[in-house]
Amino acid sequence: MLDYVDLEADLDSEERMIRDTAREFVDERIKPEIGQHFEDGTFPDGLMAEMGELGFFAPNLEGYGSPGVSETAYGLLMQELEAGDSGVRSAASVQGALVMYPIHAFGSEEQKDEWLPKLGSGEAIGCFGLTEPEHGSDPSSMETRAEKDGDEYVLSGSKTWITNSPVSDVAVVWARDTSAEESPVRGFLVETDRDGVSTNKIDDKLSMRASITGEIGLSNVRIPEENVLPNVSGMKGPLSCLTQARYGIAWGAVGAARDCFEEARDYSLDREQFDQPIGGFQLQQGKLAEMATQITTSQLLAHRLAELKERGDLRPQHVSMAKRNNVRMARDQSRIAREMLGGNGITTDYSPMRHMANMETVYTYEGTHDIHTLILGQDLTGIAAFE
Ligand code: TGC
Ligand code: FAD
Repeated sequence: MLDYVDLEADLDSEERMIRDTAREFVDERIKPEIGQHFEDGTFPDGLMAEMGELGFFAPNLEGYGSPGVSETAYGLLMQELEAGDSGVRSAASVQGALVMYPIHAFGSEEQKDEWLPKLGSGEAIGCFGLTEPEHGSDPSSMETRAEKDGDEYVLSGSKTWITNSPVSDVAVVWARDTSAEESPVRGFLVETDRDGVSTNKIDDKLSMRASITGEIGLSNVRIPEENVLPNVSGMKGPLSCLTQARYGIAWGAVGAARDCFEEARDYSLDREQFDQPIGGFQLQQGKLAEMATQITTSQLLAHRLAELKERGDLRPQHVSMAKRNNVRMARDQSRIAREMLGGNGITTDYSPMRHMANMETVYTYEGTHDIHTLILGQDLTGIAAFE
């Protein structure tokens, strides 16, 4: 497996163990059937419970059943899962970084006790509702409202492009609380079996096909006041969750690119044209050299992010740089790998075109490439160019 500058040497035994467990799971459980799931537009049955059992959901959190592993271990886990498929990493990212994290960081003791153990084990599935039909890159313009009525809130609005909403037990919904001055954004835990909740599936995707995506319709949904996340108010609530998930994506994209590289290298040694392996031709070697270099530099950035996160020095803008760079790298390199596989490269028998299609989503969600460019632009100049 490509590790050109021997990053393995710096891993501790727990980090190696978590990486190896995830790698074995991907080899045995994901790789044999993911091409078919991608073709069928399905997510493997029972996979959330299996991943929960293996401890793949937010193991970097501490307490309530989570072991608090290192940020490197968590990153390696995301890297291995995305080497299988971005949809599998997405399922773990959403459950861990976008549902368990906000409950852990901003929830009441009762909310933590109720939800964290069963989300961690995969007994319950969660989703994160921020994006709306008319508000994607600019979520602070959201229209979803929560109106106080006695000791309840009444939610109305709609969210779209929500990973796992059709199979979720609970949604973390971000909405404007109209009962408070200036209607701040608050987080609400909405059980999906409540009256007025609908979670239609989005079926016509050409990317991330082995991942379930849907809407969340909220039509005067009543929830008790205890379901509000008490310890955060304002856009920093959802945006802090995005920083956690983007961190995982920066690692995950490297896994997808690495899998494309391995597939292309193997193919180039096996496939013969003009009486020799195509890997013997300089043009193909040039492509492999460039892929290996790009993957290695992205790996280094991911490892550096882990060090900064571990010691509390990671800024959201660092994460934006890594998400932006590493996903663009995976998007570009998956295409080169696809090219090296010739006609076979356009089938689901090989992974590069599936990864390449998935990367169109990963390039777009959790802040588009353009939005991360603007976040960096703002950090470098002090001038926000969003509007
Ligand atoms: P802004 O005024 O800049 O900030 C508001 C407050 O939030 C703080 N903050 C952050 N905190 C933590 N992490 C971050 N990344 C943060 N960014 C900002 C900020 O310091 C401020 O705090 P305070 O205390 O002063 O109130 O907020 P804005 O509304 O103007 O945001 C601007 C912008 C464009 C950067 C933001 O809206 C943005 O990132 N847009 C992109 C939207 C996005 O990424 N959506 C993702 C939806 S979820 C998803 O895609 C899941 S896919 C999951 C999967 O399947 O894997
Ligand atoms: P828009 O914001 O409409 O952007 C369209 C284009 O305009 C993009 O190229 C963008 O870069 C560009 N643009 C926008 N603003 C600017 C600007 N100021 N300057 C320059 N260019 C700009 N969301 C959730 O809340 N939860 C989820 O679980 C979730 N899962 C997803 C799963 C999938 C498969 C997909 C595809 C999306 C998911 N999303 C989720 C939504 C995702 O976060 C949004 O699609 C993303 O934030 C972009 O929003 P948009 O699609 O509305 O595009």
